[in-house]
Amino acid sequence: MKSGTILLLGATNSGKSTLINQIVGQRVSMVSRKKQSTTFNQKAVRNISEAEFIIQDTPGIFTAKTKISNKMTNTAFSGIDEADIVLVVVDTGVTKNNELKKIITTLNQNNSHSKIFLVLNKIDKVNRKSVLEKIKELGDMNLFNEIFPISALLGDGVDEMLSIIKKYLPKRKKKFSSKKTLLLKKDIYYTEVTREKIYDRTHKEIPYQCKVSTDKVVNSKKMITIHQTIHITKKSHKYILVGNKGVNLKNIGESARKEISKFMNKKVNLFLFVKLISTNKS
Ligand SMILES: Nc1nc2c(ncn2[C@@H]2O[C@H](COP(=O)(O)OP(=O)(O)OP(=O)(O)O)[C@@H](O)[C@H]2O)c(=O)[nH]1
Ligand SMILES: [Mg+2]
Repeated sequence: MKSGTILLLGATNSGKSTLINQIVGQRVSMVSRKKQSTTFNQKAVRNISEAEFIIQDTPGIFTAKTKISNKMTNTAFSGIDEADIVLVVVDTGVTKNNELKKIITTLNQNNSHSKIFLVLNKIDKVNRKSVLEKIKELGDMNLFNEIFPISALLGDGVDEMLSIIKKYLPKRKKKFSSKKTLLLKKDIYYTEVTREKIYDRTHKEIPYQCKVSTDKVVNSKKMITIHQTIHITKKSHKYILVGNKGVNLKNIGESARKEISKFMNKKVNLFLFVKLISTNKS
């Protein structure tokens, strides 16, 4: 039996969460066109014949020095210690590589034991020539033991990548039950699904400034009832979030409910409350 932890590191929007979802075959991590969507290190498991892949998604690495970016970058890098393999995920179509430099410097300073591989993601968006150029450019760094051109979105190259990674996994006993995919408390998962739907349906600073909490979950044989609060800091945000005649909030709740229901394979009742947590009237 083989088992190992695989850490996904990369700039924001490079496709790490799309990749973890593609690998485990379920939507365990939220994906968004917007930046900074993943905020904590999320783990999921995939078993493939006698091998256990423990995948860890992380927040995107930022070079901008704001408090929140620093915190998220530190969270991402904190996963290095327990990783057997680090997959550095790069958007092949992006030429600016500041985040990649930061990742490489940090890996050079902090990594003593993990194997480091490069994932050239989103190859469906670029031509073959650009992929080959990128392989050459980044391969010349001599840092990566393997380079995988893939499309996390379409799944191209992902199985081939896993079969090569498998060779590098240490011989170890399994850590988790084969039935398990999501290594996360259910409440956090419910919160994340709703947060993703808010990201989909609001703009500018709103998705970043509202927080979701899962306050109560009642699990019966036939149904899961979930009570959540969306905490906001500005009254004006409430109008946008709730929308005309409550339509926006209704859509957010409806789509979160459907996704949770599909994942849990059970009927779900979801109650969303919006709470203003500041008197700021802007
Ligand atoms: N065309 C294409 N789009 C992709 C691919 N992988 C991811 N995307 C898109 O890129 C955007 C960002 O994807 P995420 O998976 O949220 O990126 P991330 O690296 O997790 O981002 P953060 O959590 O902010 O660090 C989404 O709109 C995805 O649909 C791919 O292989 N091809
Ligand atoms: Mg992400």
